[in-house]
Amino acid sequence: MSMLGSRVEIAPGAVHVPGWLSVEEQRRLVAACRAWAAGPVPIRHTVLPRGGVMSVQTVCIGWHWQPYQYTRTADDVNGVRVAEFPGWMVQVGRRALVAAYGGHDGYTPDTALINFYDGAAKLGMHQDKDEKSDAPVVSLSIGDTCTFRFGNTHTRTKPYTDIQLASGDLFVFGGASRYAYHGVPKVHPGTADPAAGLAGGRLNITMRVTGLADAPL
Ligand code: MD3
Ligand code: FE
Repeated sequence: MSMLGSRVEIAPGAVHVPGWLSVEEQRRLVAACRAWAAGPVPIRHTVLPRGGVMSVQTVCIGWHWQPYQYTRTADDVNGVRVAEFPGWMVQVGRRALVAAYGGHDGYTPDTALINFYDGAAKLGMHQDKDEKSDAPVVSLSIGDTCTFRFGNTHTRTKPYTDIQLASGDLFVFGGASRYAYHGVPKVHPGTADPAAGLAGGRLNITMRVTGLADAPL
């Protein structure tokens, strides 16, 4: 049984809102992400500092992320400045915080990581701590359902909770959950509704506040 629009607090500050995005909003986001995937910085598999290559493909807007820093230009891809973080996306982030927490408290995300998973891609357990702000992270899922693993703030191992994230789901991670370990052990191919605009695979958009400012001229 689905619980569209219900709010499930998985842990303090970690709120799952299944089916939050309408199919129309999902299509709009997929179209925007397709354009960002084409450029100015093309989507690619991030290369890790020790030479590993992520199975997930990523493109960033606002600020470019690579482990373990954010920069305005994608120096590990083509050196070009990333696309602006659009005002409409700030508004999506604020609506997400209202849905999860009941208010947005001036939330102003300035970057988003857009991750694309094919049927075999995974994301290992990690913490997101390259941001210099402890503001919440907003996650939007579109396409195939995945198993999302939400852990604890101390170890990358148990205890953790496995949750299914389906197309249209919102997840907000703030407060005591902001620095929890998390990952995506499995995508479930063929589970997407093609009406959302993705024929296959999974798209995840995470909005964040970097806490960074541009250097003065
Ligand atoms: C919990 N992405 O981009 S979204 C990531 O589905 C990332 O692509 C996953 O982890 C994905 O870093 C998971 C859910 C998520 C995102 C950020 C978090 C959970 C989080 C930050 C802190 C705690
Ligand atoms: Fe993460």
